[in-house]
Amino acid sequence: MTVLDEAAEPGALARRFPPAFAFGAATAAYQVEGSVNADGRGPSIWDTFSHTQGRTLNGDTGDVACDHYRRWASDLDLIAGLGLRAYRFSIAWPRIQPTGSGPANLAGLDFYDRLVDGLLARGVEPWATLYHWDLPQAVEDQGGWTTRDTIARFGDYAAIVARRLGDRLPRLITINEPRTHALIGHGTGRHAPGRTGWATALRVAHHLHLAHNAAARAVRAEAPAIRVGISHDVADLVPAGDGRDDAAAMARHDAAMRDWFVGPTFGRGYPSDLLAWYDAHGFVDGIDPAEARLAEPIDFLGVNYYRRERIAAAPVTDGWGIGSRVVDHVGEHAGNGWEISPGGLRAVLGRLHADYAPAELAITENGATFDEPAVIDGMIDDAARRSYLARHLAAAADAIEDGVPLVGYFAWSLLDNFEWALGYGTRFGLVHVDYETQAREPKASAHWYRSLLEAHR
Ligand code: IFM
Repeated sequence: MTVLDEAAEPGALARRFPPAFAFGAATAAYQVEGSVNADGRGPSIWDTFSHTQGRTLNGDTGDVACDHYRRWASDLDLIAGLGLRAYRFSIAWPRIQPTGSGPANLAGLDFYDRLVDGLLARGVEPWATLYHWDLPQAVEDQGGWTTRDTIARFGDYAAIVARRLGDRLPRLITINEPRTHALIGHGTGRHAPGRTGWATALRVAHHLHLAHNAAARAVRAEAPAIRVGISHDVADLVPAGDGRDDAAAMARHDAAMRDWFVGPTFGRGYPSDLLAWYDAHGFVDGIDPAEARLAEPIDFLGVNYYRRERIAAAPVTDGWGIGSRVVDHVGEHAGNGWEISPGGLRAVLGRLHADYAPAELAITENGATFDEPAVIDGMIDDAARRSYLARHLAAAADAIEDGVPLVGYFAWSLLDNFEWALGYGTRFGLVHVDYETQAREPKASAHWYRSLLEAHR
């Protein structure tokens, strides 16, 4: 078992955060909602993908997930009972526009209206994400993110949401992890929609960047007071070995995974060395790199941080276009093999602050999966997760003391849920979900988090 350090003492840790700090937890629509045919929702690429044989572990799908669509009110009571100040959720585009264009489906909007009002009534700040990978299947059938048409459609969808919820939403994240969606969903094909090829992935990345701009503009036109952000996932990288090849591979990997995505958000364009590399390998196809210098200003940068990665040189394959690979973890790691490095969070935040100077940053996801722990005296004793949270929150506090303008922290996830291709076998929740009965049971980590928030009041 992982040893807790002194940071697990909630009072001392709580005092290191500013009074208005948004302590929360996060989920995403397809991972928790279920009710995929309710109230006019259209199919998404994740419905199609998860129902395709061999795509997810055990053929798991989000058909039921955590049944959150029907249990939203009791889930909000749970959130309030845990003392969370903020809750990050995503809006399912196919509930709002079942085919990805045309008039709004009012029943879909009503659901999120109730959710936002229910959060506010409980004193919890709603942080909404417009897109957490559930593209309407009808849009995919017309080319999905590989075509430019989808950019304008996404802008229209953003406007519909902002028109209805904009008077009550303090913050809105346009897109969650464009990197994962572009490279895993459209490069290696391990996520929906399962497209492959690095040139395709880069075209999708480009369109996601432009779609973020379109959404930010549309939201501001409808609801100027909303603070608009985007969530990028950034790992802490180290070279696997001492050699120059690994160092070069790591630099390229860093540019490919971080700056290719974060750079355009700040109007910096694509990293020039990597652009030349991609060009030389024939991966720059159908994109105008000058457009990566067009950026709608953001109010805050969301950072999803989970792990350290050790990078080695590797041959370029069309599935993974950068000549690098992530080697096995060294030392402490989570149940899915991700190497645990709280210091990496401090480093990642510090570098983003130094390189891009966002006005505000928020950790919009951070968490870990472990083997299901023993139940001791009726308590799900996830000591390893509690330790993970405590040490990463301590690292977040270190970053604040370093001068990083950090305004929030969201544990991933509120609930055990559908972990994409890994199905239900992988549990990230602060709250255990019994998928047979849908019973929710806060784990020891959730109780610890509540005591931190109580100490912070
Ligand atoms: O479950 C995912 C989430 O949807 C996006 N960020 C990483 C999490 C854990 O893999």
